[in-house]
Amino acid sequence: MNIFLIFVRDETFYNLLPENLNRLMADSGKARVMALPPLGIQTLAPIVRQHGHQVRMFDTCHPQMKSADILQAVRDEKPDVIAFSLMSTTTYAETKGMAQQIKAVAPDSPIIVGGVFASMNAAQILRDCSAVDCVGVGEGEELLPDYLDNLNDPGAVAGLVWRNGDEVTSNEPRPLLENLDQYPYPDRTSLPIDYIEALPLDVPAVFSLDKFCTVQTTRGCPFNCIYCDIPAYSKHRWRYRSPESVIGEMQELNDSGFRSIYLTDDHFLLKRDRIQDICNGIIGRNFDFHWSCEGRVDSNAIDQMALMSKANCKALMFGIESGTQKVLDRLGKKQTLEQIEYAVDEAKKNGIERTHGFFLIGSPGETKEDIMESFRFAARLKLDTFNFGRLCVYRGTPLWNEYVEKGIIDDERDWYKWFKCSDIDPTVLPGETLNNIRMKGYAGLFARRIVSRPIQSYKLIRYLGRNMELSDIIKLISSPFTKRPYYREPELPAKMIDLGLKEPIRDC
Ligand code: B12
Ligand code: SF4
Repeated sequence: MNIFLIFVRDETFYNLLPENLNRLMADSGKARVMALPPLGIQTLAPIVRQHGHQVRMFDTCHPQMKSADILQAVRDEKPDVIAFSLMSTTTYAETKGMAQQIKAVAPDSPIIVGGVFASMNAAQILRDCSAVDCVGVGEGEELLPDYLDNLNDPGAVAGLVWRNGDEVTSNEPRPLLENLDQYPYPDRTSLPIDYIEALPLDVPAVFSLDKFCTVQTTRGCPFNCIYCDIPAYSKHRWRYRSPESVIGEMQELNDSGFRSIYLTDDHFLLKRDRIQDICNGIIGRNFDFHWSCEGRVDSNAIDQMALMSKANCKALMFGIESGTQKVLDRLGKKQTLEQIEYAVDEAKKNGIERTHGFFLIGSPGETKEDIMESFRFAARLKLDTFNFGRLCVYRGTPLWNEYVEKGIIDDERDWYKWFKCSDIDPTVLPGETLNNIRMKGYAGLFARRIVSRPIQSYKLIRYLGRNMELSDIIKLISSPFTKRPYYREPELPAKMIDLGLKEPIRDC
């Protein structure tokens, strides 16, 4: 069979590489996009091929893979099955629109949707969008080939939620995969795209022009941060690939010329001896790439920073979130300020070139003073880069459930939306206040950084300057002071719309 695998992008998260940088690279004949590769479809493509099918992948960040191009390809090739990878709430509307257009031109090609958002909202999607025939809940490695083998008997496919006449039927759930080592490595060559290691912003914040890809070495997370749906999606389990399997994939990437790798693991640093084995494998094989990952500050592998640095780990991103214990506890982070300071210190002391801190503002119960304390805390930490994002709520997270219980969100009517907490929760500071404090906080933070750590600041600018024009670096530094529009603005809950409210009713 001929299968189309389509990853629909959020337009906010990619940009084409500007021409001046494009010219610096040898011509590969591929489109150059500042974005992360669609690892879900890259993972599924070789497995589907292994089962004897033909696969064509689409990533909508490619200038010739927009919805009209995909529609034309459907007309031309009449694929037997169309599979959408639907990762986040923010792309549901696009995916739905595309599915409807495709159904109109190829009514006989079944459309299956999978990915994190689809998995958390399977029945809702089927009730909402008649063009979608079924949703594959959870991991697709076994599910998708099983579905392709049973197109005429969807009831036989564990994990499938499907349209059974007028009913939506949920088959028995498919258990989580136990052996993640048994599958072929993802296909990083078939898409005609070079992914560039960059922040997907309006400004080309390009970290390197090295051949870049992502790798997933573990799945899931046993923690329970209130704003995250990964624990629910992964059933609170953390599973990992063996160091041998990871090193085997890295060898293939190294041999194919990849020189920069980003690990998309939810929690890479959880098992100390595994980190040691992977790092020793990288050092032993003398790979040419550098790599980066995210980590929790309380991981027991924090004492492996020297080895990670020796294995060419260049950047480590920490989910710090707040500079007050009160807010950390409210977010369910289960980490302390001391652990944060220790982890960032260890990383820097042991040679990790870039440490990044993800912070959140606009949490329930957080005051102006709490936010300013987060900025002061960030200034004290040995972070190279940081960002302060606004807390948002997605379905499947404990915070969403809390808002449903409080009557703020109507699960039936709001399932396809995402919200900035400040837009809906009266215990969160209003959006405009948050933006103003954020600007003030950033200004203080930048000033302190330059005065107290001039060498580190200079090194960072020099590092960015390798691939960025000075004017773009200035734009990047000033970006926190300018409002960046979302591609798709968050909506308001149905109840607020019913009541004609533009913001939650706050006590003065
Ligand atoms: C890397 C990453 C990104 C990257 C880009 C990823 C990319 N291009 O693929 C960047 C930084 C750009 C990003 C951006 C965003 N992300 Co993000 N991201 C991730 C992260 C950490 C890893 C994704 C990954 O590489 N997974 C590895 C691959 C192998 O897994 P997979 O894609 O899930 O595919 C598997 C299954 O889902 C399934 N599957 C996938 N497709 C299909 C299709 C079919 C038919 C079937 C049967 C199965 C199937 O099989 C695959 C193999 O098992 C996830 C967390 C996570 N664990 O998923 C968050 C996550 C998906 N992101 C999330 C969010 C919210 C966003 C943003 C909206 C952030 C924001 N606030 O603006 C944007 C929107 C991006 C977009 N839609 O384009 C949320 C989604 C929550 C939700 N319910 O909506 C997640 C779950 C993080 C979280 N903890 O909450 N993200
Ligand atoms: S935010 Fe990170 S640590 Fe918290 S539950 Fe999600 S994946 Fe786990």
